Amino acid sequence: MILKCIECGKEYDPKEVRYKCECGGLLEVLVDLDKVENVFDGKNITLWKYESFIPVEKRVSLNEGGTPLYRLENLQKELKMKELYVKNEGANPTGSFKDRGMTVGVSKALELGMDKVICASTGNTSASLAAYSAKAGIKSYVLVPSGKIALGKLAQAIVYGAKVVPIRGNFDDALRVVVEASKELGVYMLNSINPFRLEGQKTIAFEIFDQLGFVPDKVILPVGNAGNISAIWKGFKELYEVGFIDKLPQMIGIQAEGASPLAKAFKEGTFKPFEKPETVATAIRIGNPANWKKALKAVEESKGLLESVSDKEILNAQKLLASKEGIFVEPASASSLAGLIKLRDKIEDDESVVLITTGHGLKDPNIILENFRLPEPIEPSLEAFKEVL
Ligand code: AN7
Repeated sequence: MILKCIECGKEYDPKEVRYKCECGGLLEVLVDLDKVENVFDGKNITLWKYESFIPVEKRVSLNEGGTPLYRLENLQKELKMKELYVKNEGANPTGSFKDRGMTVGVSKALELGMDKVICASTGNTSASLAAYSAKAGIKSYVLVPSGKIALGKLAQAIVYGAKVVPIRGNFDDALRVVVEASKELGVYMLNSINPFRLEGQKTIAFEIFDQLGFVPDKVILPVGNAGNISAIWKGFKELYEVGFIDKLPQMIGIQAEGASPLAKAFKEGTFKPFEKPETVATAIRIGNPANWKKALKAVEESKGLLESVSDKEILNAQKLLASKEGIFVEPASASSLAGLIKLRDKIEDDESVVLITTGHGLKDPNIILENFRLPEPIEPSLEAFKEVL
């Protein structure tokens, strides 16, 4: 195993605490693919089933992964599609896909002898880091944009015992501070610039293949800081390189319109951060995605695409997924379905599509309640009940 810069190719010892190359480029973990095991039999699916692909020795685990892959029987009919699935990452221990990254990232922290960890977060990363560092018995610090984090996520970070620090600014501002803090204060940074996080998240690709028994034509997912799209693509590429699969999916990333620098870069050819990202999907309210280069590469290599959807389309998709399929996801996660609906013309009827829903709906109950008025209470009698039917 080695750490390698995706820009200049310089290699680093993974025993060194390092997040980026001297040239400023993002790092990638190259795992020893000659040692991986073919365990893809569709059975007993959990993240650590794929341990031969995961480059850490220690294991801080809350039994992450093994999330359900649902066939969307009702929506696929409505959308006139043959095969539509959801991989529901809200079913992870803290309710988001971030747990996949943190089981590996916090394990790595222990291997490096670090006893303090830190992240900037729009919410889910902080909840997950707080839980895994509690399990590991180490201290966690989380910086979140003040007033712009969903209630459930904030409650999680607090109860798991993180030092929660709200900042006057957005996620991008928080990440800047965290990067500096990790250098100066000797705390281990677990944002997705840390390449070990992505080593955990790549298992989403492994599970999709393991559960379906084939590789879907398209994978559609929300994009914020752009770690997950890069990680999932890496997972599929590893399976391909070792010959366990013989085709690759197209990666389709969806951003919220008000925070869509990558969708814009895809259309216009140049990447420029959004100074003031804004969207109802607070999880992906990110203007300067740290992994933008990896993400553009994933989309280009997979012949995929990036698209943006409006807040209205996101909230409609959230309602649709819950009311038609019984799957309640947070707004950011619903952008994958919103994206599919927007891109439906570009997808053949008989293509297989997997939507990734990244976080649980209960994380952000306010968004539902704000847009719904409960009726006045009635007298506790059958008569009164009949009147309101
Ligand atoms: C539900 O928690 O960035 O593109 O700080 O919580 O890998 O960043 C959350 C991101 C999608 C975007 N869906 O993933 C954080 C944070 C949900 C999320 C994303 C996030 P990336």
